[in-house]
Amino acid sequence: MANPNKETLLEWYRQMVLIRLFETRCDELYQEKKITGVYMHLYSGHEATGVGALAALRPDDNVITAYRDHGIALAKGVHPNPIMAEMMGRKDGVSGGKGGSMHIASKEHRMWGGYAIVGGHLPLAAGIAFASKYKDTDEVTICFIGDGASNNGYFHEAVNISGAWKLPIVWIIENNLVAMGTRVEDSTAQPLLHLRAEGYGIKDGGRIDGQDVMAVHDAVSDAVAYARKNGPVLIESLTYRYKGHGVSDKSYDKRFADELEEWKQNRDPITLFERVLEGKYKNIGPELKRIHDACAQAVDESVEFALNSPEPTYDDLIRNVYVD
Ligand SMILES: Cc1ncc(C[n+]2csc(CCOP(=O)(O)OP(=O)(O)O)c2C)c(N)n1
Repeated sequence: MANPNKETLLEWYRQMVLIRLFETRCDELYQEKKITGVYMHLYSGHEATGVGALAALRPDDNVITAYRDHGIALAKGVHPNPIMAEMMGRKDGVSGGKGGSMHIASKEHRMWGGYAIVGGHLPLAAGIAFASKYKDTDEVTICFIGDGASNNGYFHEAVNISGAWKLPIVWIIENNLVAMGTRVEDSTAQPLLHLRAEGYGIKDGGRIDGQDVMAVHDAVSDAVAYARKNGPVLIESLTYRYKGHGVSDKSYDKRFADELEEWKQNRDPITLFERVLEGKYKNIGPELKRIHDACAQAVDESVEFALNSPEPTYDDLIRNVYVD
């Protein structure tokens, strides 16, 4: 079991708080119509899974996820400024303002997106892991998967080939219990999703508490070490999302009100981690507050940066488009 030092634990805390504040601000900016579009999927509630998992990677390792991607990009070290600019469709955004919320990517950080098609990124993840193996590197890829996406055919194709070719990949199912509005037990014959590993002949990394950043880090560190040498691992991380599926989902808060309240009160990943830190280090409160304030300032700065960034020109918009 890893024994991270104080500096490392505070860095995880910083990342989790930054994600929460960034997402909360995005929600407000959407209401103010400064972020536009039909879609925006927030990561609030999942922070410990993203942060704990990515802390197990080296900078040259890869990550890919679906549309709930802002938090993953922040955890992989992408600066909040170009992420916020992308949210607002501005030229200085990570994708030049052409991708928006669902397409946050950074080649430099080996954060490969941000995909809108449910499960569509899984074959890409297998391809990235195949490239690492083919080029004889020892890089690992983490691929985050929704519980709903795990019922998609892409899941079968990609996880199967990863097993057959022993690709260096850790598949992490973020089981937040609901896909849009459909509960796992209503759509899935075997609701213990990690057990699927057996069917593909790959290592079962088990079901972990996705609200406990230390537990996530421990489990994913073991999985990454295994994947680097031997091949794929499948982990199921049990978590919960605080907001509707996306901004256009208006009924989630009401439909799942009791459950939502229960997770917020008793299973919030940031509050749980604060308790751990307070138990471990005497009088850590002021230090946590300083971190919180610095994150709030970083989010303010990202909004300022985005608002000051120009919109893409016509030439920008047609650049990188295949057909003139
Ligand atoms: C192939 C495809 N089918 C349907 C949709 C519409 N859709 C978007 S997200 C989603 C639910 C996915 O849920 P899950 O994988 O559990 O991820 P979560 O949103 O809970 O993070 C659906 C059905 C889509 N984008 N792509």
